[in-house]
Amino acid sequence: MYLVIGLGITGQSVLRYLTHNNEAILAYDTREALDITTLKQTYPDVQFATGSLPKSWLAKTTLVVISPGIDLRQPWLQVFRQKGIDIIGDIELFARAASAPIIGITGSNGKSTVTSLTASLLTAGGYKTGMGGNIGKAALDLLLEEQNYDVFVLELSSFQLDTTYSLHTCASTVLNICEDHLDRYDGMDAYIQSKNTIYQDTELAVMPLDEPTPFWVPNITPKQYFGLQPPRSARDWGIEVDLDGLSYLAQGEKRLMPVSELKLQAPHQLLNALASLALVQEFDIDDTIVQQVLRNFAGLPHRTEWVAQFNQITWINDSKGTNVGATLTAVKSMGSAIQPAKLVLLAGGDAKGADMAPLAQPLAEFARAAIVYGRDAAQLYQAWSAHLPCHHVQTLDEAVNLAASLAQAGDTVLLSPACASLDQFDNYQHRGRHFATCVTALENTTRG
Ligand code: UMA
Ligand code: ADP
Repeated sequence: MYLVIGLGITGQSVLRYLTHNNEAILAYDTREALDITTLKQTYPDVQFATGSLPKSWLAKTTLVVISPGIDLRQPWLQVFRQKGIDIIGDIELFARAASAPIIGITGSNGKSTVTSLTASLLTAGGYKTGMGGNIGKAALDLLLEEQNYDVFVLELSSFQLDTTYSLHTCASTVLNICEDHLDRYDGMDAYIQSKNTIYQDTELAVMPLDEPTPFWVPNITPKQYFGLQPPRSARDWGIEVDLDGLSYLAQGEKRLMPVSELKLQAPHQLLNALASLALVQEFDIDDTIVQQVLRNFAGLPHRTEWVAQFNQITWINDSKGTNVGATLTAVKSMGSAIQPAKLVLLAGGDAKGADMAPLAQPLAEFARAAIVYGRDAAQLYQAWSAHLPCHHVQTLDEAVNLAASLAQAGDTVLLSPACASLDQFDNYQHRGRHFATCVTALENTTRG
């Protein structure tokens, strides 16, 4: 009998999938207050529990399918291991059943962007493409759709990789690594190791050239690198600069298109484009189609997204900047683009155990001030206040209002929290939408 642990997006997709396959199911969520009335009605044959796990279920369980939000180190999970009961995740179930090739994408930042760009390239090239995983659509739901997909593109978090053992991919990448989720791992090595498992069984390992390398799994062939410098070999992807100083996306000596034709041209955005190109290169897609997709790709919402401009101040929503690396990227790319004007950074929330110090110097260079809010605001304040003016408020609403009075003509107010949102919001989308609502209200007051 399957024991499904966690009843969020993942758990519910597991219920759909296992029910479809006529499996017997026990379903449990640690959250006492979770409302499962609708789930009970939808799945009358499934036994449900919340809060504490019924003791009698242990004897009935043969396989545990756990959600990524649950820390695998929790002591109550030990009892399953002691009894020899495997603990797997939804991606393991997916890997066992999927019959089309899978492209796997992980990394600390850029996963969703690369996942959706990769899927767009394949779709434009005529491949029926199923996109899912950490990006929001549970992978197992793709298997229940009517469509027969030619290829799957999966965004995979380290949490998902931790419970996946049989994943074979036609191409995989770890885009980059920075400190993240240290509240869930016993140090950086464990987090890096988790990401690395995506390379364990792949036909093509797509790797970043500029990342510190000691953690990469050795001896994977073929390897394919991407980076911002001219490609080192005929297979690698990079940026080639011609004698007139014009930059091109290139593989080896072959130039695909001028960088100036892309909508998104910041260095991290070029890296994301190059990684996507490397991931799809074994698929048959015309260069003209690839060029068209790249010309039109405008990025995803909540990633350095333009919100408003009034009183000569621009407001940018980077709510998906949920770790130090992402915010570092946003601060450097937005900050250098508006010089000599400055940023006012809004940051805060759940810091997930990360060290905020690496942001202090770039903020001193590019920001007029930082406004910190939310659960770990004091930690951010501590890390940054010696380097630039720093203001501690309680909520994002207060931060927006204060930013309006601190910003000067030409400045950009950037929400890039470097933290998870869950202390004050449902998720990063909720936080980003709330920011936009506050900014619009401010604009209306200013104009009215
Ligand atoms: N939770 C409990 N008890 C439970 C089950 C969950 O307390 O029994 C809590 C978790 O600790 C967490 C929250 O509930 O705070 C959600 O956890 P979940 O495992 O139920 O999450 P799902 O709703 O299934 O969504 C998950 C991913 N969420 C996480 O990994 C936390 C979603 O990624 C993903 O889109 C979805 O599966 C489909 O694959 C979101 C995310 O924040 C975007 N991912 C992290 C990130 O990108 O940094 C890894
Ligand atoms: P993820 O799914 O890994 O969180 P996203 O594509 O959603 O990645 O982007 C999240 C944030 O990370 C963006 O808001 C942007 O500021 C930053 N980012 C995007 N791509 C990169 C990259 N290649 N390197 C560093 N930071 C990036």
